[in-house]
This record gives sequence, C-alpha cells and structure tokens, in this order.
Amino acid sequence: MNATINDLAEQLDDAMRHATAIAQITQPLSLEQAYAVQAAAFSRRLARGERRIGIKMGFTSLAKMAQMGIDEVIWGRLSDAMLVESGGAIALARYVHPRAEPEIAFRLKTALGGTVTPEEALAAVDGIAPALEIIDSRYMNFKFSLTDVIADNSSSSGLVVGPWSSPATDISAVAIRLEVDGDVREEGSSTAILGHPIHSLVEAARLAHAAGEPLLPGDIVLAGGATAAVALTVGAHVRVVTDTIGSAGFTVAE
Ligand code: OOG
Ligand code: MG
Repeated sequence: MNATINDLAEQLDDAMRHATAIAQITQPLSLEQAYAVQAAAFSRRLARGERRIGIKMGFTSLAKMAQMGIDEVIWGRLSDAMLVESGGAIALARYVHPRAEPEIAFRLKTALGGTVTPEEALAAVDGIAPALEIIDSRYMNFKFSLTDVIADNSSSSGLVVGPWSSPATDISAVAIRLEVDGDVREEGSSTAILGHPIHSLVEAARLAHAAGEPLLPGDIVLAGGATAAVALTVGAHVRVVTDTIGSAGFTVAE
C-alpha cells in the first residue's frame, strides 16, 4: 500500500529529528505531491513551536546542478530553529551527513509574490548578505530524485547569515569563496546564480506565491549555492568569504 502524504512527512521529520538516514521514496510522486509532503513535514516543525523565517532556493547554479545531477529550480522552507549565529557552532551529531555551501541571502522589507520583474523584486529587499547554507539529505548516501529532495525540504537544515549590506549594493559579480580551516575549497561568483542572484528572488516570489505562501516582510530568501557543497567534519571552521559584502562562518563541533 502506498504511504500517504502525512506518512511520508512523518518519516522525513523523524529522520531529521533523529539524524538517521532513510531509503529514498519508492512510490512515484508528482511535483505537487512532493511539495505537499514538504509542507506537511514543515507543519510538524511549526506545531513544535518553530517559526517560518523564509525560504531557500536550490539548483540555481550549474555548479550545484552538476554536483547533484538535478537541473530544476526547487525551493524549501526555513525556520528559526535552522538559524546558526555567524561565529557559532553546530553539533555534527545532530545531522546525517551535512554539507555547507556559500550563498547570497536577501531580507525583504515588503511582501513579494507572483510574477515580478527583477526591479520589483529588488524594491522589496532591505538587505543583502553573504550566507552559508547547511544542507543535509535525510536519504542514505545523500542520493535522491527530484521529488525525493523536494519532499525532504530541499535538504535545508541550517543557515548562517553574514552582515547585511544595502540593497543598492552591486551583487552582479561578487567573488565568493568557501573556506575550510582557511583553505579555499570552492570558488565562484554570484553570477553563477541564474546569471544574477536577483533572478533567484524573482523565482522565489513566483514559486512561493504559486504554493499559496507569498514572501512576507522580514523573510529571508537564500538564493542558492554559488558553488558545489563540501562535507562537514568535526573541528572544521567553515567560512563564506566575498570580495565586496563581507563574510560569515561557523564551527563544527561533535
Ligand atoms: C539540494 C539543495 C540544493 C542549492 O543551493 O542549490 C541547494 C541538495 O543539494 O541537497 O540548496
Ligand atoms: Mg543551498
């Protein structure tokens, strides 16, 4: 018998809470059903007292598409429990097999939803920051199909946000490095994110609106990894370093 949307949501939520990997979903899911599983799993977090703080975009760069073998833009939901203070630490044991990737974050001052131009999207922004996303697939070996990863909140597990810059800042070609213990592990540019990160916000506005959850004032939108992600190990000091909008980082504890 096929598992229901709620069963799948419970399995993924349990895998997340217990940091234990599960098998990929065997039954075919439509994109709509996969997002319904994601929404149901996120509702369980909200029922435990977590608060929605925005959304993350995925597979908005060729580097990420190539690393994971998926070339469709996806999104996931962010909660306050996923926020890690810049300079703070995470406990590796709370994740299955976490990775980090360097991103650009937008913070909104006004609601945004539906079909918008890049100019309209930018007019809703009150801050732009360098960020790290901590991704952690709840599936064994970090292997998944498009619908698997969507159901699993697009692997979203944490975010670290650096200093906020003015929305007037030129982010068309920000040099972005991912460093571990001071060594450059990945290098890229904000241009890698759909040609310009604002295009990711345009997509976010469209997708969130289509899901009946338009972006709200105060929301954070992660534009997607500019480079491939790196696996986290105990003791690692992970940083996103940019040439023009600062840096952010965290440490991996046991
Ligand atoms: C899926 C999430 C992709 C990004 O920034 O492209 C993503 C994954 O790689 O596990 O967050
Ligand atoms: Mg990401």
